[in-house]
Amino acid sequence: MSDIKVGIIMGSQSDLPVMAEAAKFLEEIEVGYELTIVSAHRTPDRMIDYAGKARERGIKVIIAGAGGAAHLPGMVASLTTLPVIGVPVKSSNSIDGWDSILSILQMPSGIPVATVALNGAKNAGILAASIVGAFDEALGCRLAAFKKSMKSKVEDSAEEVEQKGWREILGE
Ligand code: RP5
Repeated sequence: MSDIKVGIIMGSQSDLPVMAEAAKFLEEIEVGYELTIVSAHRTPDRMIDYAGKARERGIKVIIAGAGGAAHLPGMVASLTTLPVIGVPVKSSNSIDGWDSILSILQMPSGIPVATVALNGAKNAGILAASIVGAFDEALGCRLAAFKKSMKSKVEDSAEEVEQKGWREILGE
């Protein structure tokens, strides 16, 4: 079986700067992924093919990002039994991002999409790794180390701000 566990798809290449954050995290945490463009509106047959074959190809989670009238995550979720994480993208055709958020978040009962924040592709990567990590102890340990490093960063900044005071830190 392939080492690729997460499929990252997006509606357009213009989504790539946002969606690359998911790929970066998966590389950091050493989870195999693939990344490609699949448009619900412009390539519906490709979307059906991708979603229909993802499970048999060994993919465990799909991250789908789209902007504007963002049908990709919901349509992919309707075509697979794999968990789908939706990333609302604030794209050039978006009014203010809410169109994408609501299109992805407000799925009708029966077809869930785990929706992250606007442009929240890094969190989508973390969530995908956590789903895969639920069945993989070594990955679970790497995720624990990642959480510990975030905790240390906050503790370091707390110490710095307490010692120096906010004026020195802000240069005021
Ligand atoms: C959506 O339309 C894509 O996901 C993208 O966010 C948005 C704009 O696409 P382009 O016109 O930049 O290709 O389907």
